[in-house]
Amino acid sequence: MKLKKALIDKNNEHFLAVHKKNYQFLSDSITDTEDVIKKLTEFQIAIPSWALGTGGTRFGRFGGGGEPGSLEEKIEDAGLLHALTRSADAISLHIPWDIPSDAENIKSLAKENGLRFDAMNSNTFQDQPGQTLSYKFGSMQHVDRAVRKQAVDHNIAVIKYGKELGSKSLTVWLSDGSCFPGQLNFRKAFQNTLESLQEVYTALPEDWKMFVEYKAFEPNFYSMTVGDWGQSLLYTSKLGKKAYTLVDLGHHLANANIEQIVALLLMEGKLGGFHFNDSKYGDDDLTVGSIKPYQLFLIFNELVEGMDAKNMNHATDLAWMIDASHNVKDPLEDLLQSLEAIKIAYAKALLVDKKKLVEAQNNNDVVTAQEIIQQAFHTDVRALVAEARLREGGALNPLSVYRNQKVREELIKERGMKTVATGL
Ligand code: LRH
Ligand code: MN
Repeated sequence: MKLKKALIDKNNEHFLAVHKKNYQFLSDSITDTEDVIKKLTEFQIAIPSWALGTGGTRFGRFGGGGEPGSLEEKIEDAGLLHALTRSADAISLHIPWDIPSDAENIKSLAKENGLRFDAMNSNTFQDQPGQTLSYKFGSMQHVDRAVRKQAVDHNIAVIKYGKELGSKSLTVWLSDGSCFPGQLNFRKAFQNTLESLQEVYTALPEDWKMFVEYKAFEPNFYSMTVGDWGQSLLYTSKLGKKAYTLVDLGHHLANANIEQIVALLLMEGKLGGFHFNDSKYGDDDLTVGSIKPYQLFLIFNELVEGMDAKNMNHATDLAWMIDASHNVKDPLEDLLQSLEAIKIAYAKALLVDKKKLVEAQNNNDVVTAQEIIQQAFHTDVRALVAEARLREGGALNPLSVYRNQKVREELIKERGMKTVATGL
């Protein structure tokens, strides 16, 4: 289903007058509006192919109908999100869930929808039909060399698919670990995993990046072999300059100070990018900014400060990706809300008065320092984010277009109630 520009423009007319007033009020109160708008416009977020259908848990899955039943339909749905928000010009594929049947055709369909291919994701956390060796006791950590080789070969195959599609990075998330004390020799598991990652790293094209994603627990519940940022940094430092650490916001132990982790990985030049989502307890994969919006803002505050300190390009030097799962919301509406929350956090971080903040920090003026960052956090920047969308031909209110145009109903007419998207 394609959403015609004229439809979006028509819907914008309802919101234009109020928007212009809000935007004027806001731009009068901030100094470099045009620079903020420019940065917001350039900031694009990749949509996870595996989150375009309804997710579920071991207790159940409640499909909503009209789900994308093929890679082509996933690209169309990601194209819809980009047409509405002008903020999601990329899709991140997961192999084997999204093996491109005809890479050239898939590439041109993506182009038609204004999309490029962000990081490719490998999968050695499930046994595929016909797979010779099981990953039950891990993949790259496995005591059996043959299982490790199978995992290495899979990752090299994923790179091949990525090269055909024009992707420039590989995300490796390993579910490897142990569920009971005594089950695993941590040192050997680390060394087997490093050796396996090194073989994949060697196969990585010169202009590619490898993202090593860490996770504190699940599906293993005693140890994870890439369990935290320190372990991931150990791997990426030993692997080489093309290897970076990927931060999935839901992969931390409770109350971890993720913004500090981000600041230090950035300082070390080893921060590769993000899997944005939100959580209250575990890897809940909830809508971005739905539970801890202040933490998301503090993370972007460290990102802007740290990237500027290294003259990095905000839009292109890190990988911005969503990784969420939708159990009770329409997947596309959930992703529209996540895209909005990310842009809002970024816009607020751009409004932090950095000069005054450094002054307060150098004077140990704790109260003023907090007042400065909370001034930015409490600023309603939605009109800025909407203005950036409007200038790029997007919707002032994407959710209202999605609902008014009955997109889900149309997709159900086209695809039926039963289609299930490959993914989690
Ligand atoms: C693991 C993870 C990883 C993906 C998977 C879909 O929890 O975050 O990034 O491969 O979700
Ligand atoms: Mn993830």
